[in-house]
Parts: sequence; C-alpha cells; structure tokens
Amino acid sequence: MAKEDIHVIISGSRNAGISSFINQMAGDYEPHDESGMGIDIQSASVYVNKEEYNILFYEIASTFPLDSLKKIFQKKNVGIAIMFDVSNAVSLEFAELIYNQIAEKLGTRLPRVKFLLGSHSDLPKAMPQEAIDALMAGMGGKTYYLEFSAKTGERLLESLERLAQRILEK
Ligand SMILES: Nc1nc2c(ncn2[C@@H]2O[C@H](COP(=O)(O)OP(=O)(O)OP(=O)(O)O)[C@@H](O)[C@H]2O)c(=O)[nH]1
Ligand SMILES: [Mg+2]
Repeated sequence: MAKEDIHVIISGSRNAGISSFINQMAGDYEPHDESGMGIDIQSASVYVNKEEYNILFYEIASTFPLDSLKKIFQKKNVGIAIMFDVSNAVSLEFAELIYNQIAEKLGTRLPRVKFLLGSHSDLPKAMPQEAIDALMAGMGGKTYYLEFSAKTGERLLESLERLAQRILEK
C-alpha cells in the first residue's frame, strides 16, 4: 500500500535553520517539485505508531505567492510551521512578522494545526519563555511548540515525529 503523505508548509526568519532541520533529520531526502510551483519539496519517512508516512516540506518565503499553494492547503494531512532561532531574540520577532503575513494572506485557508519551531537549542536562549508563549498564543488554536538542535541532533527526530503525529490526529 502507498504511504500516506503529510504536508508541512514551513517558513521562518533568515538563518533560522530550516535547511539544517530538513537536511539533517532523516538523511534520505529527495528534493523534487511535484507541484510545478517552482519550489523545492523535500520528503522523508517518518513513523507514527509503527506506521510509515511520507512527510513533505514546502519551504516558502512570506513573500511567496501563496495562491499557488492552494492545492496543498486542501490536502488531508496538512500543517504549517514557523521556525526561529532560540539564541537570537530578533529571530523570534521576525518569526512573528512572517507568521502574521502568511496568516493574513491565507485567511480561513490557514491550516488549523500550527507549529512554532525553536532551533539552536544547543545555544543559550536569548528570550524569556514568556515571549515564546506570547507568540504561540497569538498563533492561536492548535499551536504546538517544539525545540531542537540541528547541530547536536537533540530532540530532532522526536520533533519530526511530533509534527507528523499532531497533524495526523488533527
Ligand atoms: N548551533 C546551531 N547552529 C545551527 C542550528 N541549525 C542551524 N544552524 C546554523 O545556522 C545557520 C543557518 O542555518 P540554515 O539551515 O542555513 O538556516 P535557513 O533557515 O535555511 O537559512 P536561510 O534559508 O538562508 O534563511 C548555519 O550556519 C547552520 O549551520 C542549530 O540547531 N544549532
Ligand atoms: Mg535555507
């Protein structure tokens, strides 16, 4: 049987660590563009309850013409993730800005399952937890926070599995 797909739209502040996160997680990524939208889609296998899924990441900039992603937003298993660098206070501010821009453009089409991803967890945190909590509250509803390091691998695989699990349980 074909593996079920899980779709994650991912964006974040400059240098947040998105490429590192995606490239270092599973190692068997195949960049491709099945959508014809001109963006790289990277995929990996992830296990949830011993079942294998194919997780696809669509990395976008906040200036990306989101209308061209319309088909993705209508998929069964879809979530949106915004990444920032926990060692850089400005990065969190940018993450908020980017999230707001995307949310405004998408309106009601915004996926219900959302993630705030804190990278660089191997470095000292440059902001109080309250600042992170405030952004999560602003993102509303089903927003989950995951923190990891793509450098040391700390909580990296666990974060990938959580992403998948939360999207599947919706
Ligand atoms: N210490 C540490 N460094 C990291 C981590 N993740 C990424 N980096 C470093 O942070 C820098 C930016 O990482 P990228 O993965 O290129 O970030 P990005 O979000 O793809 O950046 P752009 O696409 O260029 O905006 C690189 O020098 C990485 O080596 C992490 O968890 N810990
Ligand atoms: Mg990158």
